Amino acid sequence: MEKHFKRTLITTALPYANGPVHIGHLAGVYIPADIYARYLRLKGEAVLLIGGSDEHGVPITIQARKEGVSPQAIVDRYHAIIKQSFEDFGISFDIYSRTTSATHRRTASDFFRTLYDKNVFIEKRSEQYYDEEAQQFLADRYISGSCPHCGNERAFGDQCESCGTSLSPTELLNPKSTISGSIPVMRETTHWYLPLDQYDPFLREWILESHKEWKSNVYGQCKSWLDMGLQPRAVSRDLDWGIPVPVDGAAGKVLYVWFDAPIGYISNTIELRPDDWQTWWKDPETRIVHFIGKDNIVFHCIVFPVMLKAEGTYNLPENVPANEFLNLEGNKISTSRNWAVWLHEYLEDMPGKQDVLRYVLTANAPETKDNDFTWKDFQARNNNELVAILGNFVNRALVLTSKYFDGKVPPITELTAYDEQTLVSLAGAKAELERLIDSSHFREAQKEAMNLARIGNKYLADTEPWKHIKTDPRRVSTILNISLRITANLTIAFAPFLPFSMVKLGKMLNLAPQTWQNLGSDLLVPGHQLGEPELLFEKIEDDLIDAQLQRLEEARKANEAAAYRAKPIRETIEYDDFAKLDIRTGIILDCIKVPKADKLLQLRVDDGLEQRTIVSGIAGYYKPEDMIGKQICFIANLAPRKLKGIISEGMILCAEDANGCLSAVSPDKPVHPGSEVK
Ligand code: B3M
Ligand code: ZN
Repeated sequence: MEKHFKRTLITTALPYANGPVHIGHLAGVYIPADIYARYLRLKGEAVLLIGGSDEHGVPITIQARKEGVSPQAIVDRYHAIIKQSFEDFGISFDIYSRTTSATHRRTASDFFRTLYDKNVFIEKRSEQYYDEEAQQFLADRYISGSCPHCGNERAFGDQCESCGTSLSPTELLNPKSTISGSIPVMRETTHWYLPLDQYDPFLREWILESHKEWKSNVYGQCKSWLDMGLQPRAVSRDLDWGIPVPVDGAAGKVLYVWFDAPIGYISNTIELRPDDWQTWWKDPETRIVHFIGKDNIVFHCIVFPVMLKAEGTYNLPENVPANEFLNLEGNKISTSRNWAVWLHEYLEDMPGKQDVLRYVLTANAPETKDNDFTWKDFQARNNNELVAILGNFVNRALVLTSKYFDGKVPPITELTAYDEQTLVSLAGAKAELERLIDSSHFREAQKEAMNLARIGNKYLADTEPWKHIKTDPRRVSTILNISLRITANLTIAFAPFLPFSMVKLGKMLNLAPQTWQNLGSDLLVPGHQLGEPELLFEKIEDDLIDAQLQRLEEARKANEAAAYRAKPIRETIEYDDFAKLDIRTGIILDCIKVPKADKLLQLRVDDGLEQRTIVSGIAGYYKPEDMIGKQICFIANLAPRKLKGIISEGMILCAEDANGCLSAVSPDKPVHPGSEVK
């Protein structure tokens, strides 16, 4: 049964204010949210689009430490940059605030206190790593050591970036504090835990039964979290940056950033609408929709809803249309590696081209799977779609009208079957667009809008008014009337997607702002005087694209150089140490992907004596079928280790470049399997 809502509260993930925002942020969260908000506003619905910066958490303290400034200085800097970028790209926030605001501090603190007073939390003592030199408890990120799964010596206490495994700090071998370099000791501490496990029946009913319509990536991730079994989660931390835990005896403890950040949505609504904010959060006729990236699903579908449920007076989100990730030129976007297209830099290089980026990012939106942004595709979509279809069509419609009819909308005289068919297509666009946008298919929706321009463009090319103007001006009058009718409708269909260009097109048409309800209708009366035609989009030449590719190439080189510098040659060893390693060649007989492990391949290797199984973290770089028959080198006397339940008997040798890309080392001519490498 379709529910009806009086108003919609749209929230967007709060980006961490420890760096500027890039195209991945826009594509995954802010553009889809903005499209949705603009669409609902055009329909005349009550909408709030809520955003803000996430200014707490360990990464910000790490950044501050690196630069030798205060965390506040870091967030002040990036909050301003981020806010400006969103404004520049037309993300139509009703408010963009921040989690260091006084309102937020009070709201989050009160929220914690309410749950505390209701005895929701479990208070638990535990042992945690403590840095005696720096005299502080160490957040997981502040501990580094060797990964117990792949041996990477630079794994962190929360995750090994080499094999992708989530870790807890106590799993690390040879742990070290990244603050002082000293070896941390265990010390007892107290924290408050949100008992997620107690909410399992509620979550199952609410998500698995009542929200089967959620996007399959979101539903699937929730189901797998629930099936794995939920554990209580600590909602406080020993840290000196954050919102103090509002409980006696909790000095030196702050709210966990993931506890306070989602409450930021509430705080920012309060800041914007101090008098009626509760209507937006508590009235059952309000629909709450969270736009986020896939790494935030558990927090928005499980943790935050449990917080809201435990508090008891709030609505739960109606939908959480999370997106997957956007890659850049085949590699993961990375702030630390400067592998990104930064929004503020884009605008310096491509002034006025906000809509081009919006268009391309929506066309490639990672709605169902990770997707790739490439500059060549950016250029092609601009030149072949925005310029050649949309721009070309509206320009011809306007210029021809100005030429033949003094810029006045000519009347329809008589309709051919083709004319009628074209008008039917125009009339059908509204329902289709609604179906797609309402179900969060923004990418398809934009395609549908472009399809309307395509129909118009084809209509003009087929009817060739320039050929008939002398002989049959009455026919040309009809053709241009229909073309202008389509053009006027494009200003509505594209308004959520290309807001800057559609305002411009509206001016060229001398058209008053429209509502969504008018989409499909005849918006221009005959005789209506049009404005001045201008070009809507311009061709992007190769040099502009080459400059962008060049910049990325430089980033790649800089990364490589930095990565090699960061890995100085290890301490000298004796020959005997080396001789302990039994390195052999082998031939891969068979290779399959390890189920449920993105990075792992399972290999069957002929080692000269028999066959052995080796599990290797190279799935991201080799297809299983490409490995079969390959010669490799491996460590033959490494103690067997269990990886994802499979005993791995050895380790394949690989060269790793600065981007973490792996190449298996192989003898340069065929050798008998089992040959020693020395
Ligand atoms: N700042 C994480 C992120 O940017 C986080 C989102 C908070 S939403 C409440 O991935
Ligand atoms: Zn690892």
